[in-house]
Amino acid sequence: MLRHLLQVSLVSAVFSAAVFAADPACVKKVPDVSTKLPLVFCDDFQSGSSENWLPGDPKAWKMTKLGDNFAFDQFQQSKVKNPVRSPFNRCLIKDVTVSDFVLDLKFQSTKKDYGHRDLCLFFGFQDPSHHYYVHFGKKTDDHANQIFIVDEKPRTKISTRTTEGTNWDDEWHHARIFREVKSGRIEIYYDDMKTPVMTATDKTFTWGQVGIGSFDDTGRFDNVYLFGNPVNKSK
Ligand SMILES: [Ca+2]
Repeated sequence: MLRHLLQVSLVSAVFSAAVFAADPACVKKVPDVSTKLPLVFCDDFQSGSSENWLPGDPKAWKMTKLGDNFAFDQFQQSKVKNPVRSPFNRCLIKDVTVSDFVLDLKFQSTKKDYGHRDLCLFFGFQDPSHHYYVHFGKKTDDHANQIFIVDEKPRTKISTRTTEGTNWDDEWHHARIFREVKSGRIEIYYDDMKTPVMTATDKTFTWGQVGIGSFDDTGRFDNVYLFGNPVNKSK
């Protein structure tokens, strides 16, 4: 099935044609995320294919069918060597680089409950030594349930606000990231889309790829929607 559609939009006309990497089915059920940014990518995995994704270790990821629903499943640990201390399980959206963006998705932790039970979302990803991520951790400390920057040294907390922890259970949850490059604003939402659970302000990385995963746990992902300003960067 042809899953990459070409769409010329007014915003992206300067690039002649922006890649609108999307499953046609997911375009019909776009969530209202209150943004003027164009939809640049979506995937509900109902094709059963992960061809739009770039996992650090393909053996750690698979399609899982739950009833009639397909989800993308990071079911075991990735065997990767990170240059500095940072999450091990990472899977990026392929061929899409953005500056400002809103990412909206559903995720489910499949790890047995413990203090650092986590899932992570990645953004501003330029390479394994240069990116941001948000760690949704069960219990907050300086290395858990925070927004982090990875900038040629072990991850460093940049969140200026967080909660006591992410209340993981075995259910699906809703997450959203809001990123505005000019102001440096980063807002993280979890289930309640009105009040952010974590915030940060940082202007180090003004563009990058976006991704899903966990530090060292397991989880499933579905209904991924990325709205954003696409940028042409080759790394
Ligand atoms: Ca699905």
